[in-house]
Formats: sequence, C-alpha cells, structure tokens
Amino acid sequence: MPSSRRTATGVAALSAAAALVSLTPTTASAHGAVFNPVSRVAACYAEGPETPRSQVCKDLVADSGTQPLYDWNEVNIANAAGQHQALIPDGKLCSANREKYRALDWARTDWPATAVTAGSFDFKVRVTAAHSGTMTVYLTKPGFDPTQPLKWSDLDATPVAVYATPRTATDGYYAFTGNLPARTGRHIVYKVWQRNDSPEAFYSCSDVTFGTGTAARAQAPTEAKIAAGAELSTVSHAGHGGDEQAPALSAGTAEAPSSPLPLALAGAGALTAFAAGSLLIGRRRNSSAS
Ligand SMILES: [Cu+2]
Repeated sequence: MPSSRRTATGVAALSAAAALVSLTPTTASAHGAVFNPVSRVAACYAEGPETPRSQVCKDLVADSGTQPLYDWNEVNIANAAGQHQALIPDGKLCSANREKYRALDWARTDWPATAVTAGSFDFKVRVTAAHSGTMTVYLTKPGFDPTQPLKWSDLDATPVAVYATPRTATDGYYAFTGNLPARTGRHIVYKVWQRNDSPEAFYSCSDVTFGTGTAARAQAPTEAKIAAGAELSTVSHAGHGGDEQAPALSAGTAEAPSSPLPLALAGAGALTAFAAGSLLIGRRRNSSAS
C-alpha cells in the first residue's frame, strides 16, 4: 500500500477511534488476545494485515479487509453477561457471532497452528487492558472434525484451564497453567473471558495440533508489531472502541448519554432510560420554543 494511502487510512481510523472514545462515558480500556496458543486473529495479525503470508490469512483480508486484524484485541460481546451459548449460535463461536470477524469461523485445516502435547500447558494472554473476571479455556473433544463448523457440543465440558483474571497485568500478560488431555491431530482451544465488573465478554479460537503435523506454525505478534499497528486499530489500546458498551451503563451509575451514538451501544435498560430522558428534553425544547 502506498504510504500516503496508508497515512490517510490511519488518520481516518484515528479520527473514528477518537470520536468513539470521546463519546464513551467511562475510561476502561480494551482487552487482549491469547498468544499461547496464539488465536486465529492474533496469528493473522502477526503475519501482517497488509502482508499476510498464509493462504487463510490472505483469504480473511480478501473477505473482510484488514480492520479485523488491526482489532486483534477485540472479538467481544458487550452485553454477554454469561449468556454465551444463547448469544452465539453453533458455527459462530470463533467470531462471537460478530459479522466483522466472520472469517474466523471458517472451518479450514490451514489455520496457522501451535504444536502442543498432552499435559501441563502454560497459557499466555496478551492484555492491552486487564479486566477483573474469569477466563475459561476449553478444548475440542476427541474425534473433533476441524472441517466442520465449531459447535458448542464440540467442546469438552471440562475446561483445560480456569483463571481468575486480576485487575492488573503489569507486564501486559496474563500467564496461567492448564492441563491438556490427550488428543490426536488438529483441535481448537476456545477461550471465554467474562468480566465481572461489566457484562462484556471476549472470545477466541486458537488452533493446535497434537503429535507430529505439517501445520503452519502460528506465531504471536511481537511487541514491535503491536505498537506498529496500534494507530490503525479502532479498539483503542488505552480505551474502549468498537461496539463497546460502557461498563458503567449496566451498573446504573452512568449519566444519560448526551449523544445518540451510545444509544446503539447500550443495553435495553439504558435504552429505556435514554428514551425517557429524550422525551423530557424534547418536552422542554417544545415548551421553550413555544
Ligand atoms: Cu477491555
């Protein structure tokens, strides 16, 4: 991409992100991604949104553009509130039923993967912001067919790791140990990270291979790569963007939104409150105009 065009794109993305952040009433910040085993979106981001190497990452960019990759630390549902299976249909687990991330649901066997073995496993999650909550990590059952869309029933009900996420991650990572049961061939590690200070949750698929395989080795983004792409992200690395719901709205402590934009982001409760507020303002305007 010519540098002038890239700059223009960057400026546009920055403006959009700044607009969203300025309209968001709270200042919590954006999330992260599993780096070991590296998630699909993070693996493609590591290859480079403008220069993907693997065919599947090239196809992702051709289908969905580069923005899903620049927003590698998103893949969220703002109002999940623990209702993961109700909100995410079978076949949409990797995208969290987000159209923006639809390519992540592709049931392909050429996703860059991490070679693993049964036993203790050290999970690593790069967090661009820490959130208090619970990270639950699942593995697909024996006999899982990676050529079929991932269903909830494909996941072994017993998590391979459960981690209470602290409110801080001083080095930018969560690290915790889990236990991988014996499997053969290609499997998917599915992560659900539910905040407990807001209804928001984050999801990801990481491809792993047990035993010897010829799968492309997935790599996690380097810190330099993360820094290089930060300005093109619509998910601010120091504040929420995307379709983020401001956590305070759900807690009932936020003031009524002053712009129509948060209306689209807010839950039904906030929606009702805002509608009532608008009605009052409308009446005042009417009375002052008459
Ligand atoms: Cu966040």
